Amino acid sequence: MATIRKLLQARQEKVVDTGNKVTVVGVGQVGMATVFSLLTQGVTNNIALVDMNADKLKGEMMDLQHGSAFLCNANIQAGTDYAITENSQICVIAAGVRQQEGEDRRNLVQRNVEVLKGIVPKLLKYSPNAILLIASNPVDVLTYVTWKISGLPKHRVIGSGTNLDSGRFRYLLSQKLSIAPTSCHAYIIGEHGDSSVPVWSSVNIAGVRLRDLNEDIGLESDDENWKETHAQVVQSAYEVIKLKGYTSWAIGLSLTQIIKAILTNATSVHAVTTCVQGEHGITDEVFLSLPCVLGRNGVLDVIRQPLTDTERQQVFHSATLMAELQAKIKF
Ligand code: 6V0
Repeated sequence: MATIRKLLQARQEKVVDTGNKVTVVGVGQVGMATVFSLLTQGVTNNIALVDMNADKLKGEMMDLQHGSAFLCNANIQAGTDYAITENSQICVIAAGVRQQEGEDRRNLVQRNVEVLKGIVPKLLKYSPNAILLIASNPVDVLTYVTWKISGLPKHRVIGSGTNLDSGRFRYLLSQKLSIAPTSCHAYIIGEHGDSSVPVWSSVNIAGVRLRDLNEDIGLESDDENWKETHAQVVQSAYEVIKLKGYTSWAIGLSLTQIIKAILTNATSVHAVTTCVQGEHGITDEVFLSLPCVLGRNGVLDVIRQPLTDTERQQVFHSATLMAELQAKIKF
């Protein structure tokens, strides 16, 4: 166009692929909360969105593109054709059915297995080197299913796991202690959800273990009733779903933290779903959360936390439940 030719003296081709492309499949509440925090935190400016609902997809894409003036050179594509996801570094799967009020996450399993069977091969066709990050529930079992369907090495298939539960735990501890959540060092491991395990034995502030101050902390015998904090974490999603119909912001921020750790090769530690066979005496090939070192290749290491006998038994119980659920899956 003549006006553009008069304005611009072209010197170089513009870079299109900035090397940090993230695909999000499922532009529902979880997918869009993730995309919004990725863009506003500047974790990536290169996003592809896929969903089977073409109108919603186009609406979300346009709404985000109209915000481009407030972002940093955002490149947002959307389509029902997976070709737009080509060359993604990370593919987030947040598609499928979600819990209704009072519904257990595990109840969603077979319906979301069918969804994954349609999604995973298409993602890998266009991004064979990507890391797959699963958010759809029940997230631990679906991470196992994604690993099975994909044929990828275990370190490249990660579930959002108990990073969110750990965040909720830290928030509730921060409220009790009047200390920032980022300074409350605490992990929840095991299953994302009902059988999750709070590692009370290692909860600490600046290296001061709360268990050294109260040897019963988190146990039935604790007269300060700290175990209620974990009960609140387990109830969190049910409560939010009852109040607003779904959960979105906290899981979006949690996924963003995981994606940032991978893209920046941060080697930071996060409780995410990975294969836990061989850890804490678990012999089944099950996927659950343990603290993992995350970097550009996905899960780089699993941290070997010393657990008390009670904590180990609880993780073992989670693993048994997962093995039973996995055995019932029809591929
Ligand atoms: P939502 O708002 O109903 O969005 C789901 C989206 O998936 C919709 O836009 C659908 O059109 C799309 N979809 C469904 N099937 C397909 C398919 N085959 N291909 C492409 N797109 C498809 O659900 P919401 O965003 O609330 O939840 C998504 C999933 O995340 C559910 O399984 C939730 O249970 C799960 N969550 C996981 C959390 C975690 O901590 N891991 C937290 C909250 C929700």
